[in-house]
Amino acid sequence: MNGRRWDVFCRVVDNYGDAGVAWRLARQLAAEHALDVTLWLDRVATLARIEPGLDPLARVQRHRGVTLRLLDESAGADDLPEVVVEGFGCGLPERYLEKMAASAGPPLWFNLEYLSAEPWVDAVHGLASPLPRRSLTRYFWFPGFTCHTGGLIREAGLFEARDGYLNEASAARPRREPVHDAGAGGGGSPDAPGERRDGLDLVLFCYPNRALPALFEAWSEGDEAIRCTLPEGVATAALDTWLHGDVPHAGQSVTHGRLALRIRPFSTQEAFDRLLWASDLNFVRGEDSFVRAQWAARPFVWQPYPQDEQAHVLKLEAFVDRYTAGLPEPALSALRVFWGAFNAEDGTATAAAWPAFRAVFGPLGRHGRAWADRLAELPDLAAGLVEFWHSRL
Ligand code: TRH
Repeated sequence: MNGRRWDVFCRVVDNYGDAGVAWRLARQLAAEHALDVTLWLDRVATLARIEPGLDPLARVQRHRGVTLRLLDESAGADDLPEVVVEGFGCGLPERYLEKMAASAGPPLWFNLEYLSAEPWVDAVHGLASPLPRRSLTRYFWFPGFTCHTGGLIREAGLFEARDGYLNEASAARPRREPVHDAGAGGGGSPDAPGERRDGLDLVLFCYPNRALPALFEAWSEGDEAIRCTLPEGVATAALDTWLHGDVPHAGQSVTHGRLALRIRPFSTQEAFDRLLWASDLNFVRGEDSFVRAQWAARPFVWQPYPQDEQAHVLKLEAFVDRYTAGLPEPALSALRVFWGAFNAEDGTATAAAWPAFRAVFGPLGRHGRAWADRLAELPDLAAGLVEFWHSRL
C-alpha cells in the first residue's frame, strides 16, 4: 500500500455537480495535504467541459496535481490506496472491492454523501456501516453546516483570493470578470476596461424554471439596468419563450429594455467562482455552485436539484431556516417569499416578489458575509477527512 495514496470515485448522474465536487476535493487533497490522489471518473467528457485542459478520451492522465482515470467495470487497483472516497454512493468496481476485501489492512473507506442542511445529518455523519457479506466497513461522511457534520469544501486562502480579486477589480475596472476568464470561445465582458456602470450584475445558473419569462419581463421593464449572465445551455426554454425563438449563442448578448442577457461559455471552476464574487446577485443550483455562492458572500437564490417526492423542498426549507437565523425584517420575509416563489412549481409569484427582494440587497449582503465568515470557522471538508484518517492511524 502506498502511504499517501487516496482514491476518489465518482460517477456522473447528470449535470456537472458530481464531477465538480469530486474534482474540487481531489485537487484540494493533493494541493493542501500532499496526497497522491487518483480520481476515478466514469465520464471524463463532463469534467472536461469545466476543465478544458483535460483530454476527454484518455483513460489515464495527470492534470493539476491529480491522476484522472476512467472508471469502468474493468477498473481495479494494482496497489490499494490508504483511503477510498466513494462519491455519492456511486459504487466501487467489483474487482476493486474484492481486492479490498482480501486485504489484511484494507483502505479506510468513506462514502461522501450529498449536502443537506436537514437536522438529522448531525446524527448520522461519521457513522460506520459494515458491509453485510464482506469484512469491510464504510464511513458516512455528510457535508453540512454544523460542527457535527463533515463541513464544506473550502480551499485554503479562498477568502483572501476573493477579497484581493474584488479590491483589484474595483480599483481597475467595473465589477465584471475579465475577458480572458470567460472560457473557450469568447463571451467575455462587452465593457471597456476602466468603465464604471450603474445597475446590477446577476448570474443565473439554475434548472428549467417557469418563473423566468415573467422575471425577464419585469427586469426589462424595471427602472435599473440589469446585466444578467447565463452559462451556455441554461434556461434555454425560458429564453426561447421570452425571445420568441431568437436565443443568443454562447458569447452573444441580447438587450431588451433595461435588461441585457449575456450567454457565457462554460469555464473553469476558478473563473466561475470569480464570476460569482463579482456579481450583485447569484442564482445557483444543485450542490457545488450553491456552496460557492455562499463563499462569494453575496445575496443569492438557491434552486435545489429537483428530486422525487419533493425531497428537495425539505432541503430548501432546512437551509432557509439555518441561513436566515438572525436576519432582520424586512430582509427575512423578502428572502423567504422570493426563494419560495422561485422554487414553486408554477413560479408565478416570482416577478411580483422581485421589488421587495431587490430592496434588501444591502442587509442580505452583510448577512451573507457574516454567514460565510461563521461557516469558515468550521474545519473544511478535506481537512476533516484527513483528520479522521490520521485519528485512525
Ligand atoms: O450541475 P449541477 O446541477 O449538479 C447537480 C447537483 O450536484 C445535484 O446535487 C446532483 O444530484 C446532480 O448534479 C447530479 O449543479 P452544481 O452542483 O452547482 O454543479 C455545477 C458545477 O459546474 C460546479 O462545480 C461549478 C461548475 N461550473 C464551472 O466550473 N464552470 C461554469 O462555467 C459553470 C456554469 C459551472
